[in-house]
Amino acid sequence: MLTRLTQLEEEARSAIDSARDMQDLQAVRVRFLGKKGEITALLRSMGQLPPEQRPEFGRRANGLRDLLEQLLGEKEKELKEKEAADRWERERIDVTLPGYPVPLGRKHPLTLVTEDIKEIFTGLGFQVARGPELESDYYNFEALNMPPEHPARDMQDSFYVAPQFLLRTHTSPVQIRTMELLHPRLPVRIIAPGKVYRRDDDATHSPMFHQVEGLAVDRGITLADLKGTLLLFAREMFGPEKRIRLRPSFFPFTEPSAEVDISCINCDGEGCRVCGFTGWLEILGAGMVHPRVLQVCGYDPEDVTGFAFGMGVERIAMLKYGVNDLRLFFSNDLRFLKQFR
Ligand code: 2U9
Repeated sequence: MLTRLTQLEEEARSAIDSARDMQDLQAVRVRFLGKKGEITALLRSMGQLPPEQRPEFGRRANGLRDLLEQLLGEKEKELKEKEAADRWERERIDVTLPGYPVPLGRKHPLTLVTEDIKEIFTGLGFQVARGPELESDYYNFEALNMPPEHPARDMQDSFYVAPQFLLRTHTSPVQIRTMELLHPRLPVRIIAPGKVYRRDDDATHSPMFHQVEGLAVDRGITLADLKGTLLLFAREMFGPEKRIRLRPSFFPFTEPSAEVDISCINCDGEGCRVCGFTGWLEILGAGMVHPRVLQVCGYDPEDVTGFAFGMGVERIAMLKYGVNDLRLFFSNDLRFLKQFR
């Protein structure tokens, strides 16, 4: 039986040696040290030995068991280290590789044009003002010199949500609110960009569209300031050679009022199909703030004057980018939207 112990040691050493993974090693452990393992079996059969040989055999068998435990432990450590190293090789990440491209969205052309407009006017000292899209009759009409019987208040033209409340039909109420807030401070120099709503829907009208309106109020502001400001805007937006002209018009909130044209972006004034052979394209409306409007905001029209203007962002974008159908801005067609940066 002692020779058998020596044999078992040889067998176990070679089995541990040739184990290639933790599974092999566990099988070796079971084979020699398990409940039904070889060494366990040998210890059980110790009774067959003459009593005087038993202590010596017991010592040797236990020694072998301890040795095998130690060898298994060492091998286990070795295998685990190897496994970790293999895994490191296999799953290694090269952090210097370029990343996967993330598809980026783009800004909507109306956002781009609004940003251009804002940049031009903030460069001139205007500040950007905002206000609610759901407005009261007072801010949308009354304060802008459109009394209760004014035709612009017709239900046919506006989206009313209650007798005294509607979706704003222009961003002008923002200027009223800002003047109320700032009064009596001067100067007032603001632009009001945003969504506006009118009951219109065809190839050239959308029930929701975008405006940027501007307002400058101070002592001594004249029509010359308005013309100079708008000429600079036209040149920044459409090119340094552009000219503008003002044609008399009417708005309840400005007096005098004007429609503003730029020299045609296609023919530069020669006359072509784009400008209807006039040489001019209408880009915005403007005027000197009506004294009554200044008055309702607390300013004395004998002391201060102001100019105001308003433009449709869609119209500016159509002219700038040569878009011929307003509905393209709202149909979410990526073939269209991907063309703008
Ligand atoms: C205040 C006083 C005056 C804003 C103005 C226009 C002329 C104008 C149109 C352009 C195309 C509307 O989008 S559009 O259809 N706007 O022609 N807007 S003057 O005048 C104001 C605004 C606020 C307190």
